[in-house]
Amino acid sequence: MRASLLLLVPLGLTLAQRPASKPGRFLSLPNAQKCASRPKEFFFQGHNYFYSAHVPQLRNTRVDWLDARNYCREYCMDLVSIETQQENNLVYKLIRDNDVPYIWTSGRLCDFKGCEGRRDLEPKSIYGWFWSANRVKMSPTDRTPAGFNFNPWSQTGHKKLRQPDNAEFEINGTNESCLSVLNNVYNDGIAWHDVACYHEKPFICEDSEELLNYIASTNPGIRL
Ligand SMILES: [Ca+2]
Repeated sequence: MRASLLLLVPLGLTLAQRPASKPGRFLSLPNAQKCASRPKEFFFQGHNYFYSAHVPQLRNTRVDWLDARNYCREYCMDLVSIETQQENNLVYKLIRDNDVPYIWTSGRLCDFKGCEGRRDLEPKSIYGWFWSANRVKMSPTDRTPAGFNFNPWSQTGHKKLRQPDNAEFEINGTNESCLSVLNNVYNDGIAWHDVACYHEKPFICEDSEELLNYIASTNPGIRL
């Protein structure tokens, strides 16, 4: 026990010093029991959703983007993907009604291994964004997305530029590769921002058909 604790100490220090690139982390598999009893705060077009701070055991949980995905995934969910204005309205309403400062979504910039050499994703700041929960590509960031009547990306941010602006890169070399909905942080109302993925935030989970189907097929008779 003592030996393993000693081994963990330097690893912990390494993680603390390099928040943006914790090594050796993976996506979590769902837990059948958790999937069957997952929190269901609201329902929209066949999917359940919940806000992390409304679940007693997650009330004070603020985590980086990958950990947030994994909390959701244990429940057969993933971070919320916002493909339509109706769905965006539900997310904004939850944020407004509960005075939520910000949340993680599953929005991600395709700037990792496997995204190289894809001319259809260039320039990345406009064409390189997708919903990681279902791998659906987002509309170009510089125009009104399909299914919306306005552009949900904020018109301002740290550099007073429209989002995404990758502003943190100039500060400490960290890319802003994850999509957070911020509540008036830049006096801009509730709006989408690209944010560095290591920041710790509460999150909204949405049912993952892929994970629900996986648990249903491997647990005959389970009620989800
Ligand atoms: Ca930004």
